[in-house]
Amino acid sequence: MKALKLTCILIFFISCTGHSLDNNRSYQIPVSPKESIPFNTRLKIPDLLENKGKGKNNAVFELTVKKGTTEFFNKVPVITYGYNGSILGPTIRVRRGQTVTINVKNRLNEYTTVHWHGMLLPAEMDGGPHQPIAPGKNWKPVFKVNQPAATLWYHPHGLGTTAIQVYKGLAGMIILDDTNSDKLNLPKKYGIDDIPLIIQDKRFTSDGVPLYLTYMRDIMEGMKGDTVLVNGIINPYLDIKNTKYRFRLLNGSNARIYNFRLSSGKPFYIIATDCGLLEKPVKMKNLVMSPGERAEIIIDFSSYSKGDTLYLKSYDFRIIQFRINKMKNTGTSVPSALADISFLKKSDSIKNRIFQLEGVGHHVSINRKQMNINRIDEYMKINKTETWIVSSSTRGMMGMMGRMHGGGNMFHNFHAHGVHFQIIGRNGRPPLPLEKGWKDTILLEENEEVKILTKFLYKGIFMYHCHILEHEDNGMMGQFRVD
Ligand SMILES: [Cu+2]
Repeated sequence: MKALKLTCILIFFISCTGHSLDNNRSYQIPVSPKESIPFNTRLKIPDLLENKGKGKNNAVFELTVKKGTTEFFNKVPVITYGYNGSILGPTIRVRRGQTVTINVKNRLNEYTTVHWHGMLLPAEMDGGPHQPIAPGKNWKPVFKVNQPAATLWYHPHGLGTTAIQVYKGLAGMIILDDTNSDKLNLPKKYGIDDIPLIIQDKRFTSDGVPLYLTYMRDIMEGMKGDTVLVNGIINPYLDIKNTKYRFRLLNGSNARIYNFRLSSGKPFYIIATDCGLLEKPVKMKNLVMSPGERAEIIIDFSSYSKGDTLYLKSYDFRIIQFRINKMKNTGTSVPSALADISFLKKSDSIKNRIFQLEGVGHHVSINRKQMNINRIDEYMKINKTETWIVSSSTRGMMGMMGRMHGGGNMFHNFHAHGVHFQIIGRNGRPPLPLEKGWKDTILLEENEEVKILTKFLYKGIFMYHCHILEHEDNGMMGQFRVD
């Protein structure tokens, strides 16, 4: 048994270190443990990372990237990566106006980077492919937070190694507060009624070992597992009171799109998207999120009774079980006004710029080019506003091949570093209420075209890319320089 476990660990490690497809591993029979594992593990809440800074305008954090072991199920220890622990990372909480210093130590035996996804900062602090941290070395980014309250995240962003390092466990949440979010009557007790949910998927063998890139489809569409994990836990539950809760949703998956809804069919309120609060809550019965996107939602449990259970679902997946076990119905209104958003003006736009996303598998491209770190693709001017026309096309051979390999919902998404943007149109229609907040990542379904306005606030070289991580690693990325 011991030998078998060791073999399994090695299989995971081998399958994770190569990018080549090996369809001959017939002994790696994937199973879906999702239905056989009961919802009896309590949701783990990532620790809040201790701020060692002096004075309220300084925040100093210690983050060590390291290897550890995690038991996903069947008590099989598996090698995983984590920040300050064996998998995922602590939540970093910062405030607008703070100067943030993060002492990052890479204690892996390989290069990594730490990218602050959604944070506006100078390019050399971004943690993209230009800031690699060698094994055993440290990196100390310092930046001032100057953007509205939001839910952001951090994850590796090495050239060609992002997907595998995220799949192995590297991801963590960032919560950004400001004076506006302080005063709103919203749930804000971290881990009590303000709950981080990092949602990811994996594929496992029957022995509980994660598999990576085992099918042609994984290469074409990106790695999608059949088992969803929340904060690293399969089928977790959360004890709650029948009042309102805030959930900070992060789609930290490599490639899976979720369509979240409640098993009761009741609506919830979306209060924030990627880069901050919406102007007002949007009442919805479902919410679609592509990889890299975040949202904050309020679920009002006041109409449920003690002993009721319900689930957050996505399609057929039950993701987390909510157990109502205490009565505390204290009136659960959601503020009707959340934030003032200063919208960019179309009349200030000095240029239309086109980003055309195409292809599947190894043939992915943006504007018919693949990532080259020695080439700058686009040049921008500081403090200027531009209109970007981002489109996703699956015309031609590659689209057809994608569909032949089980596609049919071929999609990409688009994320840019160093900027936030506002959607001004999708397929010729105006943005939906849900699309009106600041964004840094947008979903593009097949043959969609999204128009966005953006403004460059920081100088340097930044990335734009598809956030389906296997697409990104296969070259679906470009660089822009702001001068
Ligand atoms: Cu893509």
